[in-house]
Amino acid sequence: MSDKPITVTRPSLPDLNDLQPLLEEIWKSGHITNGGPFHAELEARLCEYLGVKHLSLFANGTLALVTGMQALGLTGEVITTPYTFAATPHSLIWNNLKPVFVDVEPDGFNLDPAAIEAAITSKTTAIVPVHCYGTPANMRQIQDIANSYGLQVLYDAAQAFGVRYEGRSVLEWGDASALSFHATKVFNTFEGGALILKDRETKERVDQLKNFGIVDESTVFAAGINGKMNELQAAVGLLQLQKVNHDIQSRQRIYRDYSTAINGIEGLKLMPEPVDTHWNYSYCPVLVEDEFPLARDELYSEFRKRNILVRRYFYPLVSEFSIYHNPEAIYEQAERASKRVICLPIYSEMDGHDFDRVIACLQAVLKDSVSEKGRG
Ligand code: T4K
Repeated sequence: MSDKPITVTRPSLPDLNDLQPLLEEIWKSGHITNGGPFHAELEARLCEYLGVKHLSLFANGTLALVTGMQALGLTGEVITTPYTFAATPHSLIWNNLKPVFVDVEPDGFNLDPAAIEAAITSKTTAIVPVHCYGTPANMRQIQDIANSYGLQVLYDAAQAFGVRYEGRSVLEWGDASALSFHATKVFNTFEGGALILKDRETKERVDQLKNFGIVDESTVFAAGINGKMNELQAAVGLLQLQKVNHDIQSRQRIYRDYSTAINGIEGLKLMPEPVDTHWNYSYCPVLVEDEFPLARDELYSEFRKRNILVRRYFYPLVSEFSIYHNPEAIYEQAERASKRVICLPIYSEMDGHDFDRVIACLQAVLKDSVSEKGRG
């Protein structure tokens, strides 16, 4: 295993020469957190870029989710997906809410509206769908259900930076959406996140909640958390925003190259690009079907042997974690996806050499299986 590792992603970084003057400004002003000028500027620039009106920055996406749930005043049971990252249900637990997991759609990775409706009880107050891999959830049907039953909808849009559906930002849907700007995301501020809100009053409340619930020197209105983004993160974000379109275009090129290389291989299916969507190519999920000579985990090991650090997002399902596990619950489609998906490396600066190594691994595995069959 002499080749250098190829990780599933690699963060896009701002140019150090561009960062230097911004750092000097921060050092000069001494305003390093608690809503400084770069924080204000990044909120404004992101509203423009994303096409939304009210956005509040956070230190990370998880704190945005936790605070979003608090701001919407959720209680009781909340319906969400088992096919997600741990942060989604954990945020519910931090708010003393009960996650009720329901299955995903048969041909996708997002919540199944029929399963949502079947799980509603008198205690349900909200739905927390995830735009998994940045693919828009079934927002129209989810909103219809929410309207019929008087539920709120908070989207976990951690993976959906810049995604537009039918010409509109997915962040316009529901009562609020939470973004992540973690190092592994399409747009990163090293760590970071944001809440997108419907109106100015809710944004102001959220701005207070992420600062301990402080209203003024002598008034604290709720048990808010410390969720603030600092000036360093905001300065990085301003520079990252200048190249995010370029990064997404690079990812698109790589995704389409994967599509050409993989879709001719029997038993492998790259997730199709979502329809009517301006997508962000944040992940590269491939389904390993029965027709492929190796099971998903065998293929995973073959990649790892060659120092290609593919990932199984999302295996195990969060509903399998001991803190959430209900032995009677079955999530047929989510379990199927969890056992079959492998996420291939994709990042804006991925070069042809690394791409070729990924494809060469697949070809080697196929060749070995043919010669084994021949011997058998
Ligand atoms: N909701 C959803 C649906 C999410 O996907 C996430 C985050 C959240 C909520 C919460 O948002 P945040 O609070 O994180 O803002 C990663 C990320 O840590 C996590 O942000 C992300 N989802 C999740 C899907 O993936 P890991 O455990 O896979 O990260 P890690 O450290 O193994 O990184 C993956 C690869 O990336 C590494 O093999 C190498 C590369 N890498 C990573 C980092 C951190 C780098 O090259 N440089 C780096 O600095 O969770």
